[in-house]
Amino acid sequence: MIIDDSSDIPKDLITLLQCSRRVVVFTGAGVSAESGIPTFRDPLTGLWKNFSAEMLATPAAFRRDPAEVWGWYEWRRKLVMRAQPNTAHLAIAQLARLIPEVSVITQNVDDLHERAGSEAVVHLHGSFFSPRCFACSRPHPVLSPDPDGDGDGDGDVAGAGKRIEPPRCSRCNGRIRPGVVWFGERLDRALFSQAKKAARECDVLFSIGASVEVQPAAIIPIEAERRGAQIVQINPSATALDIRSRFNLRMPAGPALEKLLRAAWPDSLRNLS
Ligand code: BV8
Ligand code: ZN
Repeated sequence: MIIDDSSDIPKDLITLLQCSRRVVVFTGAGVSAESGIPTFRDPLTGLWKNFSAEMLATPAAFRRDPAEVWGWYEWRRKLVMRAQPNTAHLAIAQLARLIPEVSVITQNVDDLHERAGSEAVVHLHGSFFSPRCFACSRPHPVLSPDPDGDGDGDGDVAGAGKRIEPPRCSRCNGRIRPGVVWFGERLDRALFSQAKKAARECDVLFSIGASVEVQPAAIIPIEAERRGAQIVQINPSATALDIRSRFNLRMPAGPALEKLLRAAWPDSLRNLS
């Protein structure tokens, strides 16, 4: 069933949510779009305008030009540090106060779910905030205290971007790489198993802002549906998950989740802004 901003939330969806005990919230880049974070579908800008994300998010790209790739990740990390969690992130955190068991499983590498209050978020594709040595995997301390703490006064969030030489490992002098899973790299086995287990045991799985095109993460909603969970998809565009979704909210994540919470738990919206 397709639901859009002009339709009411159907009674059976309200009942499904109110009676759910175990819910998985599976998110993709679309859940951060309303925070101003470009999705993987959005074309790259500035220095990287002739690349696709898939071309830069690889070990080969980092080997070919470490400063170009590190500069892209630093630009993206600063964008996230300047951004705020949006209504969707806040509503997802609120769900955990309304439903006995909620697991957030994200493909995103930002920390906006955590900053909105979600706990124990499973990051299938890693994080901007856990860089490590490309040679020996030693974790590297991250953070400048603020987005511009690296003192380069880099106010560039327009996306012109620049090459930045990655720092070096204090143990082996190898280059530091972003703590993300690149294309061609294996996902963390334990995290992926944890995500599959949660999907197999849930009553309801929300797929929010995910194009469900990147493997093997895209099997998570499939695993849930195969084991009998009801799928609720929130995405302004159609995806391959449409046919397996009992409810398709063809809307941006923020307005959709606000509408859902208002319908199922009317007084739960106080702290969504
Ligand atoms: C691997 C971190 C092998 C980096 C990312 C079959 C099986 C296994 C692998 C493959 C396979 N087929 C192909 C592969 C290879 C590849 C792959 O899937 N390629 C794709 C392009 C076909 N997979 C891999 O390489 C994986 N590794 O398989 O290794 C292996 C095995 C054993 C041993 C060694 C090796 C690794 C994949 C992980 C890659 N890293 N991220 C970084 O962030 O820089 S993936 C990256 O792209 C994101 O994390 C995200 O997961 C993905 C993009 O997907 P989305 O999140 O959905 O974002 P997208 O932009 O696509 O869509 C946004 C959606 O939001 C849209 O639908 C839009 O409509 C919607 N939207 C927009 N606005 C809103 C909204 N929704 C709601 N509200 C809004 N306001
Ligand atoms: Zn090292």
